Amino acid sequence: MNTNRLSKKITKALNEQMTKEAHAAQIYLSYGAWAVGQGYAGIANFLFRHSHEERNHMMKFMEYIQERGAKAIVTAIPAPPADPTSINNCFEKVFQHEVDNTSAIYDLVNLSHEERDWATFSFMQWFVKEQLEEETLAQSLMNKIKIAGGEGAKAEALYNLDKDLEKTPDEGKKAEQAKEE
Ligand code: OFO
Repeated sequence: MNTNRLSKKITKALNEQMTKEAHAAQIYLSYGAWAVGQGYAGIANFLFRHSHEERNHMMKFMEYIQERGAKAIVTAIPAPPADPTSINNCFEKVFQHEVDNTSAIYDLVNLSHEERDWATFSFMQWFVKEQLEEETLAQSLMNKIKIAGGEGAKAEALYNLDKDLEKTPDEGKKAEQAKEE
């Protein structure tokens, strides 16, 4: 008996998004490694924590695909982009990445709506909310670096920013908690 309740098209799109989330985890991981090399331990800590969160997103896709009786396909993850050239550039890259990921999430919402796959449509709402929070978080990074002086930020401002981000809670967690309620 066939227990698969996902269409081929949705399965492919969900699997691709699962890989995108794994890729996101690698991106944050690589930026974190770069930040360590630059001496910014606090910023690195923040990026590593976020990498972990992206990996959790990947797992959510995997679990959902399997719950619906389809096959989760683990593939190679594309290499992360080149290292940032500065903290300002790092945060710009993070912001752009999140905006791009939101578009990918919206494509999946549209597809599930088109196919009248309401289970997937409902599953994707968690990610719509999560992206809203992630974009807000990325925007707050942009604001912080802007206040610190942008590309021209002085060492002291960067030192304070590094200390600040060491303690900044990962605001994306809110969506995680909402799901658990
Ligand atoms: Fe998975 O939310 Fe960021 O990319």
